[in-house]
Amino acid sequence: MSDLEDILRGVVGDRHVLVDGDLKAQYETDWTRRFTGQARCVVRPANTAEVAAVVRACADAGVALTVQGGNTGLVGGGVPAGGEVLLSLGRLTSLDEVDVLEAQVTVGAGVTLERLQQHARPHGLDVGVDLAARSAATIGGLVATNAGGIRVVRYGSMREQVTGIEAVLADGSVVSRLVGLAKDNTGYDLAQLLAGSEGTLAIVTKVRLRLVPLLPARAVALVAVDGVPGALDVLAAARAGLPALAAAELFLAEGLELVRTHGNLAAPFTEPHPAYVVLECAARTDPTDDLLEVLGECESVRDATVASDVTGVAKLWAYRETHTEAISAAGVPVKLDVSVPLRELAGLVADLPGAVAGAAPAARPIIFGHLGEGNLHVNVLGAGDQAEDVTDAVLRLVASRRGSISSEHGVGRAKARWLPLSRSESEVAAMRRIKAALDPAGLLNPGVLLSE
Ligand code: 2HG
Ligand code: ZN
Repeated sequence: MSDLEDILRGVVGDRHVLVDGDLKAQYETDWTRRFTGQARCVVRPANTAEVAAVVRACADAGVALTVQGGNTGLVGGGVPAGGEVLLSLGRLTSLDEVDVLEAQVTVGAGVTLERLQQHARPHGLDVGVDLAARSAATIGGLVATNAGGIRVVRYGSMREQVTGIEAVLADGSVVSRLVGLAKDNTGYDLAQLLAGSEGTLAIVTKVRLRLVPLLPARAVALVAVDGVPGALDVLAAARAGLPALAAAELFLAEGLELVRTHGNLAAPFTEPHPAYVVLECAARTDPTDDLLEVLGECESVRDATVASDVTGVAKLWAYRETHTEAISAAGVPVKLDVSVPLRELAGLVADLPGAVAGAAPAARPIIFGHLGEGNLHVNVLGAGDQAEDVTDAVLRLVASRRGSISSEHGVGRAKARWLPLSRSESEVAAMRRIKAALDPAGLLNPGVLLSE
């Protein structure tokens, strides 16, 4: 055992190979506390060359690796199954100057999303992806999982932001294409292949990202509706009438109760309503009037409150963005992240409580998510020993409505068993052939995405 650790110490320095149980612990359990596994050791390289040397050493020793960014993942994709070397990319924090002409920037995998936002904004540019875990989630992890978040309705997911990538392959070789050409048709797009591959094909060490204009004027509306059909009416009206639309999110009455109790938040309206939509418009000049006009014309709006000052905007967003932490404070949930075509969304929400109760009568589903993409976060509290049954019931329901069993969080370890519900036999076989070609010994994130 010590031979490999000695080699790794030689690569990254003694301080960055952790073998002590207490020191390893924070890397071995995921954010949800549901997924945990012991790493043989934790290694913290500082740059691409060190990552490559670590991978070569592990490949020579035949020891598998688990790759971890900010450890904010929700599907157990970044924690070991047991016995792997855990490669933490948190020290890869290089941050190149913002290229204002190309509107691009090159960053190390370990840079947090929030740090990158702070880096880009003084140049009048911004990152196209934003999400609640911004202070800890890292760019490498966001790319590796093709993270989504609250701006997908406007700018797409993480893969849409990627113009180049540097990565270490399973044999320790490095592929690097960071020039960020706006047009480049020279064969297979490796950057796009690696985006969303969940660390199973290569280890992303650097990324070149497209930036978007910084839109300082924001208007946010919290809209009360009678249910999901009403929420979809609001979405359709916003899509057609608001070119500045930057977010369209959904939560339900139960979720509001939970976040209000957890965060001691005031009721947004005098009356409770079955469902709520958060709409955000972002522009160079104040988009409030347009937002009010569209809401005024939409018959499904039962009540609405609008803010455009920083404090008011943050207050309205808190009802949506604190769902995850409020749920986590209430217990360890079963986290499901699904999407269906928008026409199926109301039916799915109507059927979900029955499906959950059928699998675990005492369980309580909290449903919220990204309305624009038909992406629901189904968090189930109190499932106890029935976590697998609940997962099975919900994911089958989603598949029956032509949906995806993982909309934005990835498959990880949590959903690997259910991948065939969303992808055909021939698709999974093709994925396995790609995996076998790039990682023939199965060293990178074994058990993640493709079950063993
Ligand atoms: C969000 O949209 C995140 O807030 C987390 O994707 C979702 O906690 C969840 O299930
Ligand atoms: Zn989400």
